[in-house]
Amino acid sequence: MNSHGACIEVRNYLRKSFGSAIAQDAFRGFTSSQKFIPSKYFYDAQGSQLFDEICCLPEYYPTRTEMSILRHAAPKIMRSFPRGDIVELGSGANRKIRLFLDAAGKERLSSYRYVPVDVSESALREASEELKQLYADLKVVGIIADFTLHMDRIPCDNARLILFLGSTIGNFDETMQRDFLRSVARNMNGDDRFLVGFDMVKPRETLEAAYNDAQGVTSQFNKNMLHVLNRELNANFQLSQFEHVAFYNTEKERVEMHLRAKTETVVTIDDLDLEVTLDKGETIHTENSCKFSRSRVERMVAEAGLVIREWYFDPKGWFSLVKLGV
Ligand code: SAH
Ligand code: AVI
Repeated sequence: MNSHGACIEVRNYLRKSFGSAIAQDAFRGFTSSQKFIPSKYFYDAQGSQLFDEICCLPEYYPTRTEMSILRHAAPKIMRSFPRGDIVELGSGANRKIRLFLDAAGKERLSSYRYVPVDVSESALREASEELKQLYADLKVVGIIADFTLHMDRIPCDNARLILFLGSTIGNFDETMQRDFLRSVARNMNGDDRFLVGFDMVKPRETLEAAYNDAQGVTSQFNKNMLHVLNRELNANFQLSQFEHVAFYNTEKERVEMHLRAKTETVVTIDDLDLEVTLDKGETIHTENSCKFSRSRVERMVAEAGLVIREWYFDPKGWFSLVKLGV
């Protein structure tokens, strides 16, 4: 129950599997020649909080740009979706859903059920509580799950508007992007709609500034990964031994984030029975953030069997939202 006495249903599909998933992923990542850890592990309570701060930074243009597009697009999107489930994949702080709910109008709220899906239990619970306080008539069913593994757990008994915003799709590699779009397409009925946010290719300076902010919040967000590994796997990473690195890889059209060892460093990961040596300057690759061109999006969605119904851009063409159907 929240403080207004309204019930929020939360279903947790991660409780049993999270520990073994991070152990397997970390073992694979730390025994590879380029060490890596999947970016989904950024989002513990602290990581989610730091991401929320990133969204308000002057250099981080994606959030405000996407929101400016949504302010124009949401009324039309909601008019063509009069009732059903609004499923949001990677819902985070639930900032953007408010634009859809406000566009629908108070009197229509009881026609919808909001289904936020996120790996971050704390973010999902806090954001759902907050939303319920603002929109008391809205039904909310929160799903704590990994959308790369648990798409079949997401309710599909009503018409659905599926939101995948913020260019979170860009945090997948190319194969995963295609496979993920295919898996959503396979799950969609004829009337379902899928709205995906894509961050577009733009000048390097703008991209690199967005991931190297002057206040160092992105650096804290990146280093928080080491806290997560220390806590979840009994590791002994020293945060002060690592520095944040983010750069645009022009050939691969993606911003890469890494953590670079300042000196040769030996780390023990007790739960994996693993000792990891990082040479001075060696990096752990923590995130890719792909940037898209129109042609790449068109090719990818067609390969997934999806059809573009609407395409929305901001005036500079920095970000786009694509409404897809099957
Ligand atoms: N959609 C919001 C938040 C983007 S941040 C926005 O546009 O601002 C990415 C969100 O996706 C985080 O809340 C993170 O916890 C969640 N996330 C990342 N990988 C995930 C996964 N594999 N399964 C479910 N949620 C995931
Ligand atoms: C969630 N995701 C789309 C963000 C991005 O821009 O790739 C995560 C992020 N990483 C650093 N800053 C923001």
